Amino acid sequence: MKITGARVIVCCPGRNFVTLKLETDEGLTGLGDASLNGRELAVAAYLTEHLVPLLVGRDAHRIEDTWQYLYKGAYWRRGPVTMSAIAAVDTALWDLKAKAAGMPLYQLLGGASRERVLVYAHANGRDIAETVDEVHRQAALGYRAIRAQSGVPGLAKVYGVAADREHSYEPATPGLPKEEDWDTAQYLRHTPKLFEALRNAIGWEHELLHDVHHRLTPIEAARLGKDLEPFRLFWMEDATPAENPEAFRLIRQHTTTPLAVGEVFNTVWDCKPLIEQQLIDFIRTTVVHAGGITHLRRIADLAALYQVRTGSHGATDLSPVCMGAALHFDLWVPNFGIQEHMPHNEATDEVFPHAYRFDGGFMHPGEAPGHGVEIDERLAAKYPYQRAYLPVNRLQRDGTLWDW
Ligand code: EZ4
Ligand code: CO
Repeated sequence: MKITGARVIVCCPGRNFVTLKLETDEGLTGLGDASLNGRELAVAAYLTEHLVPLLVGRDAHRIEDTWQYLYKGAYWRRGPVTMSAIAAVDTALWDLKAKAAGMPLYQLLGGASRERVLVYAHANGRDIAETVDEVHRQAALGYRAIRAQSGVPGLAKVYGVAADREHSYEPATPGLPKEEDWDTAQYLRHTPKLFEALRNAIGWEHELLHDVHHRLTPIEAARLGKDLEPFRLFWMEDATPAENPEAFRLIRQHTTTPLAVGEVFNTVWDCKPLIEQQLIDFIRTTVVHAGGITHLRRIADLAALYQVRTGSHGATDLSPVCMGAALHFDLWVPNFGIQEHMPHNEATDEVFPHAYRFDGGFMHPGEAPGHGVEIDERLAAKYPYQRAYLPVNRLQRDGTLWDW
């Protein structure tokens, strides 16, 4: 099966998605997600200018060789742009191979290790009462695991909280980056109260999660982890920036709250010290930003040696193509933990028809050959790219640029 064409499709049905479509001499097509929030066109150009010319004429079945060719052949290894582009090619090739075999992708990976994939929902409120309501609402939809975020008194806007209750949280906005403000002391006083209120309201049957989104120093994260211990979180995510993996040792020494990290990682090398030194419990890399299915398997296999489980990133800035591929991966991966699930808007679901489904707090990738996600290119063309940026964050006290 030879690759005869490769095209990059950029569309914005509410937010920007970059999709790679491979065509073959057998008439099969394969899709890969290449969306990198706020830097979409860098990946699109990497694909169009540098990878597409290498793909046409290649044997579509040689997934591993193509991965190695693109990774080692670039000379400039790693990085989110390179790895998202390689991920798109890899995902599209797995899609093609599974379609050629007439099997859902999870069968090629080794078959299902479980019946269904546990997912967690987002619950966001401007204050504790709203977040409690929202957790009840997500539980009523069937979710067994729920991530809870709340506004902090005194702060105008914090990560994860939508401006009003009608809209779900969408960080990237058109125009120049929005500026948010931050105060660690106020956040550290508020967050344990949120989880105390949640446990009082919802009891202990549901898993509760929280995303710190990189805002704390290691010792502050250690304090929060300790304060949250009575509420038995499933995990505390991105407690501190992870460029320095040693930071997690300090957190680890102080708390038994499980730690999750990895949505901004792009190779196994980012994960290696955290996994091997057992500084984390969940690794959150996903298909699009960590080199595709081929590389995600390497990360998961390393993690399995240390009882670290997967918890793939699944925010709405990852396209349904990534979600579909991730669900096949999740159904197979032996050391599965949980999968993030933020439903896409209606327009996105129309542009990307898919076989995956949600039922009672779990998802399933479906039985369609390949990863089960397609693109309606005519509809996609009605939603042209719109430049958008993620916000930046400044300390409220003096305007110092902080981690977002
Ligand atoms: O802010 O995907 O766990 N989910 C997250 C996301 C990220 C966005 C960034 O593009 O942290 O909401
Ligand atoms: Co996160």
